[in-house]
Amino acid sequence: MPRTSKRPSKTRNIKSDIPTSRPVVAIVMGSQSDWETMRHASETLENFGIAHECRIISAHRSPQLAADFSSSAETNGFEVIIAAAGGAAHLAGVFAAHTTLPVLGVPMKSDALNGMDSLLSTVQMPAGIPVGTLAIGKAGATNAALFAIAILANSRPRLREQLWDFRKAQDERIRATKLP
Ligand code: RP5
Repeated sequence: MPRTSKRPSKTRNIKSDIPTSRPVVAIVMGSQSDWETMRHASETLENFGIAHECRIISAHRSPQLAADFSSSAETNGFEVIIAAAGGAAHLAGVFAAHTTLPVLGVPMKSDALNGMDSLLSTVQMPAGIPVGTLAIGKAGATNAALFAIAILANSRPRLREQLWDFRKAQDERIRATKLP
C-alpha cells in the first residue's frame, strides 16, 4: 500500500460513468492487520470498476498523516471515504472532523472484545460530526463499498443501473437456491 485500482466493471458490459483515471473513494485503515477484512471493500469497488485508493493511516500512530490526508481528500478528488479501525477506533471520527465528505466507518473485529469496542467507538459520534457506521468485519467492509457506490450513483445513472443489476443477480441467486 498505497494501492490503487482502476479495473473496469465486471457487473455489466456497459461503460461506467465513473472516472477511471483518478480514485474517487479512499479506503483507509488503522493497520495492515485490517487489510484481510478491508480487501472485501476494495474487491467490491473493483467489481463495479470504481477507481479507489487503499492506505494504512492510523489516528493514533500517525495522527498528522490522518489530519493531512483527510483535510486534502476533497481537493484530491475523493468523493467518499471508508475508514476502518479496531479497538479504540477513532479513525473514522478523526477523518470526519477534517472533511465534509461522507465518511463510512467499518469497525474491525478485535481480539479483546470481538469488535464491540471498535463498533461503539466508531458509531457513537457526538452530534455535529457524523460517521455512517456499518457492521463489524467483512459484512461491514462489503456494505461500506456498496454504500459508497450508492452515494456515487446519485449523480451517475449508469452506475445506478449497475447497482440495480447487482441487486437483481443477488435476488436471482436466492430464488434459485434449493435446500438439499
Ligand atoms: C487499530 O488497532 C487498527 O485499526 C487495528 O484494527 C488495531 C490493531 O492494530 P495492530 O496492533 O494489529 O497493528 O489501530
